[in-house]
Amino acid sequence: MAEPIREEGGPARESGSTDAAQRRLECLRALERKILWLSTWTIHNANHERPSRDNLKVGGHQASSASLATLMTALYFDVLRPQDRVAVKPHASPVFHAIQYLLGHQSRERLADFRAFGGAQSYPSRTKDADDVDFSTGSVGLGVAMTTFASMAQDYVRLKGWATDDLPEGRMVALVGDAELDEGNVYEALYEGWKHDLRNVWWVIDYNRQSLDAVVTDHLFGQIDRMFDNYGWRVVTLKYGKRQQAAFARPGGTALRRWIDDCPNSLYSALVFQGGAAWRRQLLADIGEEAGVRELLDAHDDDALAALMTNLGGHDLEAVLEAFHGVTDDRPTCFIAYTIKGLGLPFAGHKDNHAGLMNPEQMASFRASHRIPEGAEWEPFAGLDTPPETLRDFLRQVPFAQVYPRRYRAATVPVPEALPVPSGESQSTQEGFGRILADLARDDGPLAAAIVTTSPDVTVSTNLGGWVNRRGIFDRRRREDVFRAQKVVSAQRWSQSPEGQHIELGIAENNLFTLLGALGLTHSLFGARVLPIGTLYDPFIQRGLDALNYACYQDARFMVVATPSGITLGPEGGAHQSISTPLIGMAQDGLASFEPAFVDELATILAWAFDYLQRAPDDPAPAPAVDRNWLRDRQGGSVYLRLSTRQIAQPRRSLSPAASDDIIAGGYWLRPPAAGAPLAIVYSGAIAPEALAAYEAVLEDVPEAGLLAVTSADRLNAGWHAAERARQTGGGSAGPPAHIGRLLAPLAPDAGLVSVTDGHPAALSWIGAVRGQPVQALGVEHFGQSGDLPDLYRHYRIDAEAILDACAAACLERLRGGTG
Ligand SMILES: Cc1ncc(C[n+]2csc(CCOP(=O)(O)OP(=O)(O)O)c2C)c(N)n1
Ligand SMILES: [Mg+2]
Repeated sequence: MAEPIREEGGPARESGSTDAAQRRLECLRALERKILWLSTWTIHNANHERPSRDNLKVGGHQASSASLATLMTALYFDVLRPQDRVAVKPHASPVFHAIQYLLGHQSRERLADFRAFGGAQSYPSRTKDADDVDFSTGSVGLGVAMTTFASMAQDYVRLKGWATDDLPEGRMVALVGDAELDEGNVYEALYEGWKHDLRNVWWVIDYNRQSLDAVVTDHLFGQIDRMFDNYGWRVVTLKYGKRQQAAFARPGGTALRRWIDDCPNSLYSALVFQGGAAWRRQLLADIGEEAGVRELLDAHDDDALAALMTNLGGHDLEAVLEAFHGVTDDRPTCFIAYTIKGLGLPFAGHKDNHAGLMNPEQMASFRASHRIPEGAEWEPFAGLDTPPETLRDFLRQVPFAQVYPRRYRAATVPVPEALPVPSGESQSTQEGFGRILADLARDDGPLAAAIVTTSPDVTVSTNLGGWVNRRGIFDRRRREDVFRAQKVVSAQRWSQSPEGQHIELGIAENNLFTLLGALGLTHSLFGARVLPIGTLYDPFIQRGLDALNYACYQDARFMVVATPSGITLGPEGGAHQSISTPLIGMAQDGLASFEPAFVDELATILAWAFDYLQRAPDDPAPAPAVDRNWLRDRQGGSVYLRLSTRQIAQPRRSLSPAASDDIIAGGYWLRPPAAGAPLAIVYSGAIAPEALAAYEAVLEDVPEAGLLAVTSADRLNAGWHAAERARQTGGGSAGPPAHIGRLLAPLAPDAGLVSVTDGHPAALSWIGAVRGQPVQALGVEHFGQSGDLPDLYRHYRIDAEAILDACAAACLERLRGGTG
């Protein structure tokens, strides 16, 4: 616990000297007590009072919750304002739900169903909880970083003048478990935030010096302190409670304080667990001979001594309120709040308490100490000294709860039916994407105004240069492009201003996806709609995958454009080649994935995507038994485009509405088969020329053959699953066939399929299961090498020759009537 106390910030708002302030404090203390009871009981009820049907432990984190009871009481019932947004440490979910319950925003039923189907969620969830969670948490570190990017998103929409009227600037607050600071993404966010002159962010660190497994390293606070200081944050350390501060002023107090500062975290935790007698023994042995110490200890019985020694800053309401109210400006601030994991519970301080649950006997004595009669467990004011009417009045006036719910709706941005297709006989999808955006950049319409792009240092190499040249870089301050001012010739014009529409990030894909998550929620958080597009190299999706998943889990709306991809990036080699991303695209919930081959397909998908991003869940009820909306076409979602730098010959055609629909549904016949055809080639993406060449060659032997273009394996697959599910639940005949079923219908029932893609073959091989057809699946299964495309395609067997070999095998197999 060693370190010099260092508190900054202005004077306390209320000194506690007035009657009103005292009454306020009394109410807050009562609520703090009630929060501890309710959160503990919620978990106990889920584990001990609800019948179990599966013998699984339900779980919950009583100790982690107790650790934050005081800090969250102070924040939610006093400090926060409706415009503030909070990411609550995942394991304090029961505390959050208890607070919302007392504010009338959470039902008793959902609390009783904590961790059960339809009940309050284990970890606060924007999409699954009913009580207005601002930011989901669960995967530690991500909620913390989210506050940084939400603040940047808030600046973006406010500086454009788009935020909901009457909504003042809010603080983005993270309640951070100290072990969350082990997660690298936190530092990536810290660094990026510093570059962007971050403001309006508070990180409140629940410094209980325990993680899941263990007690954290001593002197960590010093690192935390220095690091935040380095990034320009204010650091407010809340180490000692008021009772401790008073004791330090008495004879023997200086020695006591020094002892506390020098005490290793593990010993402090162990003594917390053991209680008053153990504290006394240890203190007498260590500093009992120093002047005044024995008298100081004698003035406390064991209980009072334990209370004194556990009176850390983060558990002292007055100290906490003073610290929070002491910060009145927008400088990012880190509060290091010393706490005790499980304070007030029998396993307080025990290093194994993370998932510890009170047993029924312990609960009985805890219940007695809170004076909760049997049957009154959920009563909001049972067992409190403050009269219920006083508390009801207090709760009615809580500033944070004056607006509810705090979710906004933003008007949708009109999207044209189609976007112009850039001309050119030979193009890559990446180039096409850049040109479509550069065209949009010349447009004065609302669509172009709503787009905001971002990229982790690959803006130019993913072809966003044309867009950025016209639309500029976003920055709170106006900065000219120095190279331009110096008349140095450059293709990039990068002036920065609040009007800019591109947010340039450093190379950290976690930050990209967290920012996309924040920008993708501005319609709900700030009442302003933006259409975020993030670009990166396809393989590096995996670097930020958890953050991508996190953004999707919150139902943020954004577009990810990933390019280049596959082994088709040739000489760049194995380290940059992506194999598994098509499967990520298929399996990631909330993300519709596409891999177009041609630029007209891309334009079609983009026009659809701008609209899809804006659709709202019109049916918040649980999914019906027969879910016909598996493609999420009603409620919308985010979009992932896997693109390529390979220039390929473009078809001369203009797409009919039906053809466009097929592209969005996931596939179409580039060359339709004859009825009863015995063979089809199925391809996706940039190896279209190889598929086409093989198709043309195969026609000599199999003139009925067809060539199926898959623009979205994800949507084809999801549509198939949905149709199957409808059949299963609808008595075998419900619902129309899936799009893939309709596409395959002209083929002979036992026709052979050859699938090929520059990615893992499993992305397409499932198509054989739709009608029980044999498949020869080509794709990439091993790390790539450098090379040109002929060499690479030959080596990995996705060239025309390999496709022909596979066609021959398919035909042979069919003749034999067997399977592979
Ligand atoms: C990314 C991730 N890894 C692992 C976990 C499992 N886990 C949950 S809580 C926790 C440690 C939490 O310690 P701390 O943040 O200090 O919170 P405390 O419970 O002490 O308040 C771990 C490792 C997780 N939720 N997310
Ligand atoms: Mg901890």
